[in-house]
Amino acid sequence: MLLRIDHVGIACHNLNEKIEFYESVFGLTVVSREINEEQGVREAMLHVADGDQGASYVQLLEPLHPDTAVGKFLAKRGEGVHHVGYGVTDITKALEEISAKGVRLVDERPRHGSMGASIAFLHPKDIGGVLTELVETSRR
Ligand code: MC0
Repeated sequence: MLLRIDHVGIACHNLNEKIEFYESVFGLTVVSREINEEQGVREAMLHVADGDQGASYVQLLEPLHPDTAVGKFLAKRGEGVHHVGYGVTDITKALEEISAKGVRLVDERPRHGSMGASIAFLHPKDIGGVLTELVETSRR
């Protein structure tokens, strides 16, 4: 069901500073920057690698307001890994299959994600404390 790790989402207080850090330390390149009002984030995708099943990225996330998913996470836990996003072929089918196994879905239906992807989150409390995201994308 899971094709690859699409991205690792990292919560930070200052997006520009964190981009500079990842560029200078790891030599990564920003391929996309977006504001996603629905998700309450300002975010950047930095390309890491290409694989048979598609590319993988680091996603840096800065909250638009304190009262957002990432804002609350930062207040509670500080900066660090916020979620893991896995690539899937058919997100609607994957959600059905995962839900049937008793895992709580944060999103019953896919929503708009970075770089035109369809995304849906699974509840961290049912996945060993890891906020997990499914990503269906046509990008390679
Ligand atoms: C919260 N919890 C987490 C967590 N966020 N655990 C692991 N990883 C995380 N990222 C835990 C809290 O510590 C708490 O545990 C419990 O879940 C409830 O959290 P809460 O802070 O009280 O907040 P809720 O219940 O209102 O919301 C939690 C929930 C929410 C996961 C449902 O954050 C959510 O809907 N997330 C999905 C959307 C999202 O994260 N969007 C931002 C990225 P305790 O033990 O204290 O009860 S958007 C994105 O990434 C897009 C742009 C993309 O990829 O394209």
